Amino acid sequence: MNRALITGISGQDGSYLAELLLAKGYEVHGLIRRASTFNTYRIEHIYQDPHDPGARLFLYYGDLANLEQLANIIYNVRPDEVYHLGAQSHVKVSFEMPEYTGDITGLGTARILEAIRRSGVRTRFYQASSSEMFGDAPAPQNERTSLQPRSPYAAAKVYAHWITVTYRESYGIFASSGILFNHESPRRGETFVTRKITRAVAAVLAGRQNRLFLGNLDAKRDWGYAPEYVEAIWKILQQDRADDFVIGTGETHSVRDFLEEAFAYVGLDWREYVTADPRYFRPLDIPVLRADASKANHEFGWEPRVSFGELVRIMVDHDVARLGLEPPGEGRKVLEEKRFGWHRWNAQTPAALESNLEAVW
Ligand code: NAP
Ligand code: F7E
Repeated sequence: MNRALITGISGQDGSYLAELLLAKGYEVHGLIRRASTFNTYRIEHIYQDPHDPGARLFLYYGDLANLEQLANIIYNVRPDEVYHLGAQSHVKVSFEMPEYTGDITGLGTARILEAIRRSGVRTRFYQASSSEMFGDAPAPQNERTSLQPRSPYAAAKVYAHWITVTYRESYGIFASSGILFNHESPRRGETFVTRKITRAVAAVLAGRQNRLFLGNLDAKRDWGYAPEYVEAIWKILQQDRADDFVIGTGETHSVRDFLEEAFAYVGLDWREYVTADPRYFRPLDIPVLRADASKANHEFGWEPRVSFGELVRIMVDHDVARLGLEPPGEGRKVLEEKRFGWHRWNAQTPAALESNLEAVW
């Protein structure tokens, strides 16, 4: 049985990846942070009691700030694959907490790599690199595009990206980076722009909200559907040799396009609800990101199946249903039609059957 360690297992990508790996028969170990409130809601539906002799999911308290602890976990778990997804991942927050972001998002990667090296455990390592690293570089961006970061988050990711290459070339560690463009889902953090919009659409429909405060509506992003991206993450570590891969749809849309698509889907005009608020503008923003993912397509056949319009509908349907309203249903239909085999798996577990709504999204 393959054994994987996931940092950031409680985040959007970590939760989908844990599901994917469990479905593939892996034993999955995850790092979580101690908090005074529950922060494991995204993995509740796959949680297994460690006393259960058949349990294949194990969680450990830890923090990316602590090398010794990371080294102990890696030494004791002895994973075949390490998926390093943990990070302070919010770009706007990184302007407010640049030192912390550098420590966790940047140095956190060095700590994990050093923990692998010191423990002597032979394992494959995945680094969650980001399209933010491209910054101002002209679109479309691919593996050969120059890195021109425009935020403390992006600068930290550039460090993490290059330290991954450095450990690969210095110590022969199988260390690969996925340079992923924005990917979204019903599990996306509530303060990222897509989820902020789809939650607002639902709240307006439910009569709970009549204003949505946003920043730069002109920014263009290459938005894809997160479960497809964790499939790519897994594939990247299954290649014969360690390498770096860009993952994205190749399409770009503005925040304004997202608003238009999301509000119009439920018959609303976004202009009646959206107000600009300077607090959501960044000191620097990236005007346009658009992926050229031809290398991943060529090397392991990855291509997105969920379109921009379908992604918006999946997210709006989820957030509308979450407030107890009947959603239009086109997003749900997309999920039924394009069903990901591993994703169905969780709907068949007893926990999911007890009807945790999040589980089926
Ligand atoms: P996310 O939802 O924000 O999840 C981040 C994870 O990191 C959470 O599990 C979080 O734990 C954990 N974490 C944060 N600080 C930590 C610390 N000090 N010690 C241990 N764990 C810590 O992010 P995501 O969207 O799933 O993204 C996954 C990774 O891909 C991140 O590295 C992100 O920067 C990168 N990335 C994301 C995208 C995207 O569009 N989603 C694109 C490119 C790259 P809590 O749950 O306790 O907060
Ligand atoms: O912003 C604009 C904002 O915060 C997208 C992370 O996963 O993807 C993500 O970073 C755009 C920006 O994502 C609001 O200025 C307007 O231009 O949803 P976001 P991001 O910054 O692109 C990359 C690839 C990552 O690696 C990151 O970890 O939307 N925008 N108004 C707004 N953004 C937010 N958050 N809130 C607003 O009110």
